Amino acid sequence: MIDKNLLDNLLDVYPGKSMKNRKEHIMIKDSSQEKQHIKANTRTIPGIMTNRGCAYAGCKGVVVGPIKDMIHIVHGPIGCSYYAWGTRRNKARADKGGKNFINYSFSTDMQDPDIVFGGEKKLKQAIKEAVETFDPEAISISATCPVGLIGDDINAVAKEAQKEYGIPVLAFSCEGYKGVSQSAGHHIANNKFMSELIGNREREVKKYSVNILGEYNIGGDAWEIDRIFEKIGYEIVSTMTGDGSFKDIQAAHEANLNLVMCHRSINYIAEMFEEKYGIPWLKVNFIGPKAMVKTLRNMAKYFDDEELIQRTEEVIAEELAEIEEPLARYRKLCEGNTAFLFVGGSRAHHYQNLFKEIGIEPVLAAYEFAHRDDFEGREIIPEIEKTADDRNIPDLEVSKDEARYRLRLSKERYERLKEEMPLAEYEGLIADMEDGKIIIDDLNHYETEVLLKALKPAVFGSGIKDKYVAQKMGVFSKQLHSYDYSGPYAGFKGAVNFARDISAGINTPTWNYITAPWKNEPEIEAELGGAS
Ligand code: CFM
Repeated sequence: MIDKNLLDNLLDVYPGKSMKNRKEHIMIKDSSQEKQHIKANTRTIPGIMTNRGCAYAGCKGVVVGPIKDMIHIVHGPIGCSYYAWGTRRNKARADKGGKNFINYSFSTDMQDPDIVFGGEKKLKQAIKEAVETFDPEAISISATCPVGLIGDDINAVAKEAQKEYGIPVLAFSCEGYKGVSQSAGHHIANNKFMSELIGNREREVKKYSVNILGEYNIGGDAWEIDRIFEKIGYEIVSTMTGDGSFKDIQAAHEANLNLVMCHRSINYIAEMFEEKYGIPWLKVNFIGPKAMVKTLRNMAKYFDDEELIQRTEEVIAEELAEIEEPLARYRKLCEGNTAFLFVGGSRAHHYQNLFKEIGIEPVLAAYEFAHRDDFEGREIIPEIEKTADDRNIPDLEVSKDEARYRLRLSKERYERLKEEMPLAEYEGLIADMEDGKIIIDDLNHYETEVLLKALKPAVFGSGIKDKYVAQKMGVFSKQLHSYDYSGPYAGFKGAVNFARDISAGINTPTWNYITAPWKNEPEIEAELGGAS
C-alpha cells in the first residue's frame, strides 16, 4: 500500500504554483470514486527536467521515419538529425526487390548563412542528391525549429521536386516547437498520411485483411506479430509504420479491419479511415500472452468465420504450449516483485499484463506525453478543452470517399460487436490499474528519483534518459522504449524473451556491488600530520 504522505512530501518541495500544477498530474487509483481525472498534454513547467521530446521527434522519429523505402530528409542543423539517427530501434528489412534506407541519416546541415539567407536552395540540392544517389520510392522532408522561424517554404520545394523527379515528396511542418511534446508530431504525421499518402494505390486484398496501426517494430515486435498472423491466415496490407513500406501504406484503404496498437500515436488515422473508407478499428494489445490471445479471438470474431475461429484456436493452443514451460520457469525467478513503469504514451499500459503474468506487480505507471483519453478512456474526449498549443495543428476534416467507401459491417452487427470488443474504443490506463497504485503524467527527473527511493521497485521500465540514474541507485532498469539491445517482446515468443531478460536483470548479483567497495572499506589507510 502506498504511504499517504509520500505524495505530499513529493510535492512539498515545489513552490506554490508549481505544486498546484503538478498535483493535478498525479493520482492514486481509487475505484470507490465514480470517475477519476488527471491533467495531461499541457506545457511542462519551465525549469523542470522533463523526459519529453519535441514535435519533430514525434513526426520524423516516431511515425514517418520507420517507412523503410523512403528517404527522410531532415531540414535543419545537423544536431537534430544526428540525435535522431538510429536511436529508436524500429527495425526494417528490405522487401524482395525493395529498398531499405533505415540505417541512413539525411540532413541539409543548415549553417549560419542558411539561417540568414534561407535554406530552400540547400533543401532542393539535398533532394536532388538523394534521388540521384539512392532512387527512393518517395521522400519526406521534416522541418526543425529554425526552418519555421525563418520561413522556408518546404511545401513549395516539395511540390516542385515531386514534379521534377516524378516521385512523391511529402513535406512535414513538424518544427520542434509545434506542441508541448512529441505528441504534436504524431498528429502532424497522421494528417499528412491521410491527405497525401493513403488511398493512392489500388490493390486486391483477401477477405481477412488488416492494417496494423501504431506498431513500430521496436526490437522486431512486428515480425513476431506477422509470424502469428500469417500462421492463422491473415493478410497484412500495411503496417504503420514499423518495417513499413510506402507502397503498402498507399493501398491501406483496401484492408477490412484496422488494428490499433499504440492509441496515442495513431488514433487520428484510425478515425479518419473509418470516416473516409468505412474501415472499423479495433483496439488491440500484442504485449503478453493473455492480451495476445484476447486480440486474436476478437479479430476472429470480427470476421465471423467458423474456419477462421477454429484456426485461431489451434494456433493459440500451439503457441501457448510452446511457451508454457519457459514462462513458468522465469516466473519463479520473478514472482513477488514490483515494477515502476515510465514510458511515452502507451506502453506503461500495454506492459501491465505481461508483468503480472510473470508475477511482478506494477506499483506505478507514468507517461511522458499521453493525453487524457489515454488515461481516462476515449469517453473523455468531448470534455477535453483545446488549448492554444492544440490549435497549432489543424484538425484534418475528412469525408466519405464515395468511390472507395465500403461498409465492412452492417450497422446492427457493428453495434453488437461493440458490446463484445473494443471497436473504436479505448478504456485507458486508469481502468486497468489496481487500487492504491500511482499514476502520473509528465513524470520528471526529480519525481522519478524520490519515488524510486520510496517504492524500491525490483525493476524500472524506463527510457535512455532515466535508465542510468536508476541503475546507479541500484535499481535494475529495463528500457521499455528500445528494449536495450533485446526483443522482440510482443506476441508469444516475445513474452519468453521478456521474462528471460527481466529475471536475469532482477537476479544478477551486480546490484550488491552498486556501492563502490572502497566506499565501505578504504583500501589505503593513512594519517594526516607530521608524525615521523
Ligand atoms: Fe506509441 Fe511507441 Fe509509445 Fe510513442 Fe515513443 Fe516508442 Fe514510447 Mo519511446 S509510438 S506512444 S512516441 S508506443 S518512441 S514505439 S517507446 S515514447 S510508449
